[in-house]
Amino acid sequence: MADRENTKKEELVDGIVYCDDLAQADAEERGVLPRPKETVSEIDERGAFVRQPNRFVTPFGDGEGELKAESGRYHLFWAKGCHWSNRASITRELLGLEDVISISIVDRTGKSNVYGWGFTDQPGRTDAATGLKFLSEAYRNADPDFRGRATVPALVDKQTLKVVNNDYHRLTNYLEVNFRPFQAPDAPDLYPKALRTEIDRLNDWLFPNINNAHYRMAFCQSLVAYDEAYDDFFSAMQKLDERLESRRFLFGDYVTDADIRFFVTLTRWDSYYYKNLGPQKKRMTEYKNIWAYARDLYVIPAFRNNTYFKDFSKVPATGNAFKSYNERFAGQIDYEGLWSAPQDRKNLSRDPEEKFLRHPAGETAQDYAGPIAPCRWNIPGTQV
Ligand SMILES: N[C@@H](CCC(=O)N[C@@H](CS)C(=O)NCC(=O)O)C(=O)O
Repeated sequence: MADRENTKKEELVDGIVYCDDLAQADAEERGVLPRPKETVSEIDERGAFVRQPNRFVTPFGDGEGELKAESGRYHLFWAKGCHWSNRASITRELLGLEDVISISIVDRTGKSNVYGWGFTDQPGRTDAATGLKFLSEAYRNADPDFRGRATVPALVDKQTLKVVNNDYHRLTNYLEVNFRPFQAPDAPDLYPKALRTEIDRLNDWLFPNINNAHYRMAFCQSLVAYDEAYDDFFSAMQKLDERLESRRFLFGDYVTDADIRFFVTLTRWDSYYYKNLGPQKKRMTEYKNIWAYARDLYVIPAFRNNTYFKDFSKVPATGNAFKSYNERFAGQIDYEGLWSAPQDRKNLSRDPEEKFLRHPAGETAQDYAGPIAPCRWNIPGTQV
């Protein structure tokens, strides 16, 4: 029975059928190839995860060859579980760009997501807004030779159905600056000119130490690389908790672009990421300032509306993309060494060389005998 369960090619979740055979038929229809596995193609010789570069990084601007900010021209693809793209969906709503940039939320394809992002939860497994069945079609439209993973966020030109930008490092900045003419009249300033250098500096530090630290831990194939990412993350969390002791947000009184980047990782840490990461030093909620700060952001509608706790927290521990910590590392962990490392507990004892009480010499079994009372938990009615 267990074997039959494992080899089933479909799964029913909330009334949606995730079927590998259907995904394969769709892929054949659209000429789409399986997605490359990051745990194979994005691992360096030390076993560390080294992320593929963003393929489409043409900036927005008025210069030659730059992308023109326009209302109604672009479509944003994002995924509920993906914090890189969640940044863009939160920023879009904070700035009141809902009528300027349309969106679709991508879904996995089939049970095993062999073909990457698609639209299984939409009728006919086809995106109503664009007619795509796979996000990779828009990547291929833009670059027929692209062989990497088709990732979100992806900003697509609706006229050509080509991805024009998937640069999550800068996408929110373009929405903040280049799309300024299209923002709501009361849109907040998330990227104040006077602070841009400092915001960029902090964002560039958040990337490896906070945002990508999860992926560094989740995809790496060696304990050395895992431990590096782990140390980076928890030391950064400590620093950020201290920073937030005296500041309401990362740059003081007002929410900036940097807060959005930190928030999207925080929402996923205790609820989702920990499942693939093994034992953690501390839960996010144990950082007093960070935890209160995260909630302060969460109650802002654009943050709350774009945060799908239920969806990402129910992704199975060993989901389609991730392998659990134990699966990756059990063979590399020196349990024997760990558990045999010296400790100095014997200094606490008045009999330091002896761990057991010995029976006095000459004691007989008879001497030792005596009544043994029933265990209280065996008494009917006391079971817990
Ligand atoms: N744009 C970046 C990062 C964005 C990214 O990794 N997005 C993930 C979700 S968090 C994704 O879309 N993955 C799709 C896939 O691997 O098939 C990249 O190309 O590596």
